[in-house]
Amino acid sequence: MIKKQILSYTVFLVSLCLAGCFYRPNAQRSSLVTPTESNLIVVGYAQVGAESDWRVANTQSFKSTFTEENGFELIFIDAQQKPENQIKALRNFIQQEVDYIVLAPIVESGWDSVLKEVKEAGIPLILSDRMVNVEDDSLYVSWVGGNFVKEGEDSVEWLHNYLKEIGRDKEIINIVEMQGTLGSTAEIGRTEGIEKKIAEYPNFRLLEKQTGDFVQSMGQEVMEGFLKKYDDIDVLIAQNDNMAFGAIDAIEAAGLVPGKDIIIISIDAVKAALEEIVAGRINASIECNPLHGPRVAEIIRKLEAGEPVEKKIYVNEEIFDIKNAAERLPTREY
Ligand code: GZL
Repeated sequence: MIKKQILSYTVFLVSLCLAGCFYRPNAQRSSLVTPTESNLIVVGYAQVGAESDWRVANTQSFKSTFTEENGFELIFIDAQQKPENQIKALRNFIQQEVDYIVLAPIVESGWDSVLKEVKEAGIPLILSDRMVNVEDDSLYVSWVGGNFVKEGEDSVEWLHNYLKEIGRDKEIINIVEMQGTLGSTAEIGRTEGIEKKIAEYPNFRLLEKQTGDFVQSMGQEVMEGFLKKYDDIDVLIAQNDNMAFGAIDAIEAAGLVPGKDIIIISIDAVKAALEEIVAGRINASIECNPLHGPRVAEIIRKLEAGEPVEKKIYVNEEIFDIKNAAERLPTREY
């Protein structure tokens, strides 16, 4: 009896394929897509939240790439910076039998079991922006993001060169650091890069570091605390632009001039940060390119075609200060 069933099912599969149905081996899906149904590639995307200008631009990059005219159906979930919401979203994507899952993991830890469920469901997982800390890296196909350690290093290198230009490179320089979401790849990498480079300059003193969770209001609060505690802060290094924007409000409320009394270096280089650089309130911003949509779509195109994909794809990044911010503003995509 079983044999007859297998034979008739095989005949059914072959006839469907001959009738021009589309079966995507890479999606290892149980169901077939017939011409009457949508031929769209269904992508489930679990985004961090909407905590910063960078994140909004990152989301927009995906929504403008994963459109029906480009052959996709995007199921977008905003996890509101709660990892448990992302885990729930991934389990729902499995139930919905999506073709691919894209995850921007809020923090690196806690992913092993749900990513094993995704793999067992035969759904390829692509990581965008941040990394997961898992024993088995076959749980994800590829990762697209910024080089966070280098972004941290570049922020301190830029400071050293700037101090040389203004003749202050021999002074004792007191630095406060504002970290992003603790345990996120961006925070881990930037903290490592910043502190490794600070240690290379004997005249640099890191007074204190605190997290502002990549959020503007927290940036203002943390800077208010720093200003109450220290009366000799020379530099703020903020791990994203929005925390720097909040810090600027605190610095001005304390009667100080941001960009002059306190040198401000941030990371992301979103449009609003370039405007603050031109206004002289931020001295430099290290770019972290958020436009991951097209890169992730290219990974999916390769997987659909059965082509190999790289495990790690870094996005290109620059450094912006008073010398180049104004000229780049008119064409800035984010
Ligand atoms: C960096 C990204 C960070 C940005 C912040 O790739 O994870 O999260 O620097 C965002 O602006 O909130």
